[in-house]
Amino acid sequence: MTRNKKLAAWVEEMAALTTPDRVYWCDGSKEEYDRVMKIAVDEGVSIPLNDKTLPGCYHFRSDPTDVARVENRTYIASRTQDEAGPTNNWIDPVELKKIMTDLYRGCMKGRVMYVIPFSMGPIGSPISKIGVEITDSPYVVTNMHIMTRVGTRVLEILGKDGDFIPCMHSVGKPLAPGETDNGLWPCAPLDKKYISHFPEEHTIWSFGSGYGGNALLGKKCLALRIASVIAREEGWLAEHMLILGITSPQGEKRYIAGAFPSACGKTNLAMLIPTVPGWKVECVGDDIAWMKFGKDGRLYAINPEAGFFGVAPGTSMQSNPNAMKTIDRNTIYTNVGLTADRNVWWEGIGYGAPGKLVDWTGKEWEEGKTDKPAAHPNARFTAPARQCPGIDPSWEDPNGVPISAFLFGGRRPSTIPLVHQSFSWNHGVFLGSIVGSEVTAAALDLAAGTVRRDPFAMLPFCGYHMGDYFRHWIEIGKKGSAGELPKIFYVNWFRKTADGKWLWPGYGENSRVLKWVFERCGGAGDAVETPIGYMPTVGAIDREGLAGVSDDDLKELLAVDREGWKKEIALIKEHYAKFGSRLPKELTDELAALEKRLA
Ligand code: GTP
Ligand code: SPV
Ligand code: MN
Repeated sequence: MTRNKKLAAWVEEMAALTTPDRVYWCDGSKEEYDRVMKIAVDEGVSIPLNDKTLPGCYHFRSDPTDVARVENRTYIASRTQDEAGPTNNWIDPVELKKIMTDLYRGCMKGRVMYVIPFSMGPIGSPISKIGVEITDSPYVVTNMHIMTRVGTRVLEILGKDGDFIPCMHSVGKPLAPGETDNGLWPCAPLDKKYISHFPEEHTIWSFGSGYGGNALLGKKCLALRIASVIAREEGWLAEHMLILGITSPQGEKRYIAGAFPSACGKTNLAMLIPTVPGWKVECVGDDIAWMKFGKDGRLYAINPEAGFFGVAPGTSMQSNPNAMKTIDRNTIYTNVGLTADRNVWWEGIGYGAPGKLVDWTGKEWEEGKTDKPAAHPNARFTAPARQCPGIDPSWEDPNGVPISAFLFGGRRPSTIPLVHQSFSWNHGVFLGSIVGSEVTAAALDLAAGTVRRDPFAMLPFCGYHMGDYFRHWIEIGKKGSAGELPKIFYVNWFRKTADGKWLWPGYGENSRVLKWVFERCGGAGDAVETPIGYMPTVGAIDREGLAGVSDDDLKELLAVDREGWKKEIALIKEHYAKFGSRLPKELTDELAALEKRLA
């Protein structure tokens, strides 16, 4: 229970609307986690994994229609459609609340309403924010325990009059008397799902999905869509960025933040183990960064999350040993394959499937006997950040860590080189604004394989007009003192050869690019000025101990593909046209200057 009047009234109102069997206030304890998980196990929706090999781990299979974020059911319900902008779905907030109130009416019948007070960011940090999620899903409760800081201390800080962000959630599947989930993941059909944001009220309403960013409302809904709105009001940045610390052999340390679209390598880069001798990388966060200016004029970042909700397929001891060592205990696995001895398996785990499995749909599965994967491509693990062997000692510093560089990137098989650096802040904002990527499986409703523009990797996560968001980035550049602003780079680990092979090995080898970025931040690192930005000379990328990337490969990776860029410019113009008069003139100027340099 709470002394906070706004919170007490809201919980009472939502309980009256949704009519759960009872209301339960979460305290965030381990005992509570175990108890709520047992409910999911007893209902048959969760399976305890092998406690010798995966102690404290559980396995969930979601409904096949509820496996990723649903972007076409995600709404920014600002007062006017213009404020939501051309890249967001919009419904009039009054109308949307009416639709959803009807859906919420009685939707928790037969279920428990859990009230989850949580902090995004270390409890009490000046950059942190408090949210309260109401949910009828034990899966959400246990995942929120890992992904955020849940509990009674949050209520204490909230006190009588403190403010919080209300996050309303229901799976949208009431139970008849005596009915249980009986092994089936509860959710509503697609046309009843709504992931809604009311930016003026700083409020979130989600209905019908139990999965990931649709349901764990602290993550994309609060920490990005609502936080981006607050950040603009208050003059800071809420970004879809990993944060890492990199230390040179001389013991000098810098922090780098990077925005890549969903399933484009943030978790992998954040946990990277450098292949360049003597260098060290440590992880602050793998998905979201909140950044404010410090008194010294530098941008300081915190990771608002407390856990990793990471893509399982492709994660192996080879590609990401830090992740593998993070997820060997106290981890929730969703939509991965299950082995006969209650271990997990997925495509790209680094070894063959041990015998017959149960696939993510619950069917028997045998390697080589079917084209279908055992794990869903967006299968995920939920694991506590503190378990990561490479976690940065400052990852919970309430003041955040000072950022020296921003990276932007995406999956681009051609045109975009391995790395280039912007000439200036505004040129860097231009690079962020043109981020594009081949579509991945992280969103349900997009055709995988096509390139889509995903500016700042924020296309599905910006809570207001994207043109105004670009403007906000330009303004941040004016607020910071020039010498202290992060340097901006564009990277691309995903170049392919004509026959479809990776031109760059990626993963740990990306440390070779990070090393150059680190050097550039200190005024070193050999670079040439090209029409698209500063680029390393072939000799400036350390290839000691790197087999398989020849001089010619590296030349191709670092070439300026003038013809490709000219095509790119045509696409950027199309992309920019969407933003109309809200597109900052600074960006059209950057585009014109690029076009001129390429001519
Ligand atoms: P979200 O959690 O959706 O925001 O994704 P993310 O950006 O954290 O992506 P993640 O690190 O989970 O990587 C997604 C996929 O990209 C996985 O299948 C990885 O194996 C693959 N990947 C990551 N880094 C690299 C790389 O450097 N090269 C190549 N070729 N693939 C990579
Ligand atoms: C993403 O899609 O960028 C994710 C996964 O990090 S989810 O939390 O589902 O949004
Ligand atoms: Mn993400």
